[in-house]
Amino acid sequence: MSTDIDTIGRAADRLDTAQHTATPVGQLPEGLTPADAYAIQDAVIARRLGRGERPAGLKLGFTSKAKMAQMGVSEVIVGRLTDAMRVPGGGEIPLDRFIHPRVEPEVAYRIARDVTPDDDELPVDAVAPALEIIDSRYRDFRFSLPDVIADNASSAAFVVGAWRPLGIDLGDLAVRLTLDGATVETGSTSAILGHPDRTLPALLEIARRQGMPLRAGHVILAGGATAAAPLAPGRVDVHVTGLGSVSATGTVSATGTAPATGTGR
Ligand code: OOG
Ligand code: MG
Repeated sequence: MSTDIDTIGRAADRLDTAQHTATPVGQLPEGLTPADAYAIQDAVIARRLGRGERPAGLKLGFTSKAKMAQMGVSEVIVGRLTDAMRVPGGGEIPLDRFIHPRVEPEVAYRIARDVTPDDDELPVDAVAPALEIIDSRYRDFRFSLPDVIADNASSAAFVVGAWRPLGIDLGDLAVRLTLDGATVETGSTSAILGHPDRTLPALLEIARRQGMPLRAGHVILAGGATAAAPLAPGRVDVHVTGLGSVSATGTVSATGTAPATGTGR
């Protein structure tokens, strides 16, 4: 099927409105290809950039079996991060901006310099523990592969801990996710494609194919090492042995109510 520009624009408007009004929507029509879905993602990002947001990096999705099994999707996907999604370490995550937020323990890489078409490897110069907030714009967190690509891989917010220079082998580090001090997920960075470093060539290939820019200082999120956990008000911590910790606090405004955590997978 060939998807015309109006269909892409309408889908992008629907997802964009769902995101900034924190109102869930139904899935997209069946028959979209991954290429159509990335075109919708482009259009969603163009709307955000049009409102003054700036690119801050890229994230990979479904790089671990835990995530693939949780969501029923088994292909690596990429989404865009913007500066509006960034929360400083120890900062607040305003939960009423989201529909049914979930949190994932991740590791991050930093891009050392602008990537050019001649680069056959991603130039990275630092690594850090990270946490990602995902928030599908689809009702009940249910989606197909094209749906989730179009929805910018459920990107909502991210927090990066202190950067460390390269040299730490990220291949098999213990990962722990806690909510208000209680452990909710544990795992290993080895869950991420066997070794998080393997996400970098996978990312470069998809970013090239889709024309996604990679600039000095951009953040790369390698993907959740465990299943995602519903994010409720309170403190969330990610600890990666040998790499460090990062935390943030989910908050609700005085007039807002905590979002439902959803019943999806
Ligand atoms: C899609 C985002 C997946 C990851 O780390 O695998 C992702 C989703 O699960 O809604 O961020
Ligand atoms: Mg993630």
